[in-house]
Amino acid sequence: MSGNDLGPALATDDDRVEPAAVDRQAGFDRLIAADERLEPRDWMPEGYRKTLIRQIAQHAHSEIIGMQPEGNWITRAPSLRRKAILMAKVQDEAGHGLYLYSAAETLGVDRADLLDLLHAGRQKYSSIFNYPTLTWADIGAIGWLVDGAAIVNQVPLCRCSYGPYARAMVRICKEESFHQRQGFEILHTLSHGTPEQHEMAQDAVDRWWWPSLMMFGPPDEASPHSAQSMAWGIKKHSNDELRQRFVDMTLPQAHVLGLTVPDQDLRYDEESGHWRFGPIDWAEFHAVLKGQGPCNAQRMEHRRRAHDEGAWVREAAVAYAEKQAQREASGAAA
Ligand code: FAQ
Repeated sequence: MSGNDLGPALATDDDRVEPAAVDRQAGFDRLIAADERLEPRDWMPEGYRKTLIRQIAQHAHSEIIGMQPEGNWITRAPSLRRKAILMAKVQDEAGHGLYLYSAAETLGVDRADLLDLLHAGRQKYSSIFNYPTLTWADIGAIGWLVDGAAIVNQVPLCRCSYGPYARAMVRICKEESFHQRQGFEILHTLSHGTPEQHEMAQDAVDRWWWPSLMMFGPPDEASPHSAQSMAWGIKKHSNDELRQRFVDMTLPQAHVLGLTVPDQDLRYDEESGHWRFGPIDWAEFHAVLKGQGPCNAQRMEHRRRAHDEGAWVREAAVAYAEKQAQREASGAAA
């Protein structure tokens, strides 16, 4: 597919003849219908481009804000081995943020602008990272439940219609699988340890269970973006489908852990083969989205401060890149 309608930030191909608008739309529709990938230089409707920027930016912001609740435990991890693993995991989240900002930049936006929007409260990040990590068991619960939910949500995104996002997700999902297992292993160790350790693991699961279900977004009938995103092949499944998939996958694992989830309505439906769960407190979800979660203010304050304190690193990187470019140019001229 040819053409470029993404503005001056992306290069144009002078050799190509801009097809008529109707042809461009038909070409785009054909690609989506054939479940093929769009690439940055392909023409795309403005709504598609904006939806991708919104989702990818929110996803990138979630990864970097998501470093905070776990980073909180690096100095207090119970052994050198646990500390090394946790540091590696938090570094992975930073890497995921970087792949995702890069994917967003292929759509003609600048990551500095996306960060400004986050800092101004004009772009979101996942609700889940507004809850506190009170004990070491929370690190296990984040790995098992939060990374577990992230995998269920993100594996289908590896097949999404936009190539750079799909490819970033392949690598991210591989790393998230490892994260999920390390969380499971922490909880397994605690759950089979002393009665106090078991209680700590259960308490963490009790606190993280419902917020993890909220990660999948509002119920389908209250999800304004789902229908269009699914028609465009960005989302492959609805929020409720993925939430159900997560519950079905996770409950047998809870059994192996020897832990329960805090839902009195939970029951296995033999006929459908699904676990049926109780009502989600959507008022809590909306309050968190409005900034009223237990840690929203703290997370944003920390993020803005880290950004300001890191200004010298960005300046140094730009100065270094400029110096390298100058050297290369003078080397080429010599
Ligand atoms: N939190 O119409 P929908 C991770 C917003 S990464 C906050 O259903 P959509 C890794 C939504 O943006 C976790 N806001 O929207 C990790 C929209 O607001 P807007 C992040 C939410 O986009 C692990 C409005 O509600 N993952 O965990 C949430 O079709 C451990 C209406 O919703 C991704 O971002 C929420 N939970 O579906 C890191 C995955 N849910 O923009 C560290 C990619 C909904 O109109 C440690 N994203 N909203 O103002 C997606 O799959 C989708 O964007 C959904 C939402 C499913 C999140």
